[in-house]
Amino acid sequence: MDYYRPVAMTDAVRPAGALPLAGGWCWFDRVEVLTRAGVTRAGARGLVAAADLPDAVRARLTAPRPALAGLTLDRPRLMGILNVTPDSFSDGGRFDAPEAALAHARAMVEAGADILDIGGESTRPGSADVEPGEEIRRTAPVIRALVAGGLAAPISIDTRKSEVARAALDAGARIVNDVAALGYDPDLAALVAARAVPVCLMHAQGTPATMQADPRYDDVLLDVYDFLAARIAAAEAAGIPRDRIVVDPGIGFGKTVAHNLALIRGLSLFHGLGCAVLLGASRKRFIGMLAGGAAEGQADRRGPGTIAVTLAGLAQGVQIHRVHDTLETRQALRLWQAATLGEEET
Ligand code: HH2
Repeated sequence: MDYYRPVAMTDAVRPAGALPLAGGWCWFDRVEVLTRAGVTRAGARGLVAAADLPDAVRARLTAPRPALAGLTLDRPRLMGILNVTPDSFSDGGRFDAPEAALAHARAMVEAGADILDIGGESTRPGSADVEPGEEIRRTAPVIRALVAGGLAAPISIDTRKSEVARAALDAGARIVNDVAALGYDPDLAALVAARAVPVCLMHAQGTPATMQADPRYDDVLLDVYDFLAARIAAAEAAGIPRDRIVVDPGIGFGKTVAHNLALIRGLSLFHGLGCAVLLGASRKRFIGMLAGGAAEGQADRRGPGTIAVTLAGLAQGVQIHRVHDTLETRQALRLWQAATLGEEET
C-alpha cells in the first residue's frame, strides 16, 4: 500500500496547480509517496506531482473539513486544557475545586481558547484508572456551571467512558475526546452516534499504566496512520460519519522521543484520512527532554517548546491545537499568521 504525505507549504506565492490542504491555509503541489518497506518510489526523492495523485486521494487531501460544534476549520483553533483532577502531570490539583475550574475556564476563553477540553481522569504515563462515578463528580458540575454561566466556547469531555461522556453531554458538553479512540468502552461509540456529536479519536499504544515501557513500532508514522484509519472505519460502522471525526496521533501515548518527533515531522500525512487533525503536545515530557534545563523536571517550564511544536503543526495544516497556555499560544498563532500568511485578523 502507498501512503501519501503532502508537502505542506505556506508561501504567499502559489504555483499553478497548487491545491489547498484540507481547505485550510496550507497548499501543496507535491506529495511524498511512502511505502511499508520504507522505500519511496516514483522519482529519486519519492515525490509525485499533486496532479498525478489518484482522484480519491486528492479529494481527501483537499476537501474543506466541515465545521466542528459550530467552529469552522479554515483557520487554526485552540483547545484549552482544563483538568479537574488531583494528579494530572501539569495542572493536577490546581483546578479540582469548582470555583478554580470556572475561573480558569473563563480566563482561557478570554485568552483565545475556541474549545475547552475538560478531563476528570489523568492519563499521564503510570496513572491508574478512575472510577466513572468519581470522574462524573469531577467533570459534570463544572460543565453545567460553565454552560449556565454563558460560556461561548464549545466544551469537549476528555474521557474513555460512556457513563462519563453521557453525563457530560447531558450537562452541555458538545464534543467527545477519547484517548482510547473508542476502544476502551464498547458503549461509547453508540452514544456518540446517537447524540450526533463530534469525536476525537486518538492513537495510544498500550494503557496509561504501562504505555511508556519500551514502546515499539514497525514504522511509527504509518502504524499510527493505519490504526487511525481502522478506528475511523469502526466508528463509521457504529454510525458516526467521517465528517464528525477528528484524528490525533497521540503525542506521548506509548512513544519515545524519536517516535514523537517522527509523528510531528510527518503530521501532514494524517490529512489523507479526510478528517480534521488535532495535535496535543502541550508541556509533554519529550519537550522537557529535548529542551533540558528547568524544563526537564518542571512541566510548567515547557511553554516555549510547546509553542515551537504548535507552530510546526500549524505549518502542516493542523486544525486543532490542545494546549495549557492559551494566552501565549494565541499570541504565537496570531503572529505566525501575520508573519507567514499576511493575515492580521484571526
Ligand atoms: N493528551 C492528554 C490528555 N488528553 N487528548 C487528546 N486528544 N490528545 C492528547 O494529546 C491528549 C488528550 C494528556 O495531557 P494532559 O491532559 O495535560 O494530562 P493528564 O493526562 O495528566 O491529565
